[in-house]
Amino acid sequence: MTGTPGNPAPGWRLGRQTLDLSVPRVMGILNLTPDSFFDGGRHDRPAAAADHARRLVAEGADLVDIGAESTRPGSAPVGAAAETARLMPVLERLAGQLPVPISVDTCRAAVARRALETGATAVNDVSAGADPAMFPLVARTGAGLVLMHMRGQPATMQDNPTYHDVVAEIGAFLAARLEAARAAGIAAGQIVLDPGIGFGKTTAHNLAIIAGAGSFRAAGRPVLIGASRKGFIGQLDGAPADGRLGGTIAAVLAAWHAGAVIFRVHDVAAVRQALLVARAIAAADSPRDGGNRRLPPHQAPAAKERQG
Ligand code: HH2
Repeated sequence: MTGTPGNPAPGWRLGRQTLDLSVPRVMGILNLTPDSFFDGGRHDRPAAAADHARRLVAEGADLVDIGAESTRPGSAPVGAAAETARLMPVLERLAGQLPVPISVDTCRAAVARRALETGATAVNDVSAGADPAMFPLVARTGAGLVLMHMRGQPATMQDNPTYHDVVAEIGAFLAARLEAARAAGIAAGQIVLDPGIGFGKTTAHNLAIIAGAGSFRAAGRPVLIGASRKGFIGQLDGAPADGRLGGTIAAVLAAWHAGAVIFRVHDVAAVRQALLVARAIAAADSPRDGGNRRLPPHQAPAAKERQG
């Protein structure tokens, strides 16, 4: 069974490691910010933040994404010094301690450099390389790189975003940034592409992006989707951020069916379980085997446990 319908399932190179993408992967979110839209202020002490990273791993995170500056709509940048000061004490606690890779969610090459020196092995850049020093840094270090689409800047990006064809335009942007990254010496295998749910998009745009998630696979590179608890879920049913887990799971499963393979989420345990069950159903969905297909070995214990 491949992890994703229709996905050629390449790996993702993160320094010396390669993350196998033949199965869907969960990226746990850790925000070290006072103002993130969901977990702002919850992990602003380094020891508590490091504990939360370990909790995300215990829940089944395949990697942990650590950010120190909110990019929610309307947020203001905090500056490299503040970002670095928030990140370093947490990275120092986790370096060499976590059994999964760490990515740093930053647009600043200076911040990314310190994080990569302190144990992170990937850069999650929501500006897709706007800092001219970012691509050379990633090329030099061999780090993983997420290239994300954003229309405008967080402070103003939700002021009436318009597209002629949102999926085609974002696809063209990501393909162009992928080419620019490769021209700067970054190997294709280091790159993952993200259409940027909520970054200069209306609810209708976000829904079209999720439905068309597989179409962002420029040059066959994998697609990451970050829909966790975002505003479009609240737009659909009025729920505040802490009441959007059901919508998050629906978005993850729809995006997985459409061809995305990495999911950036706050709720690792619930999303991991949803993907596990969806994969088991997909594996059983064969008219010829009468429902008798055996689960792959790594799924069997969990499936057995839940029957009892
Ligand atoms: N979304 C957020 C931040 N970083 N990175 C990627 N690659 N994709 C995303 O969709 C994405 C991201 C915003 O969510 P969150 O970190 O929960 O909130 P905040 O920006 O308020 O800290």
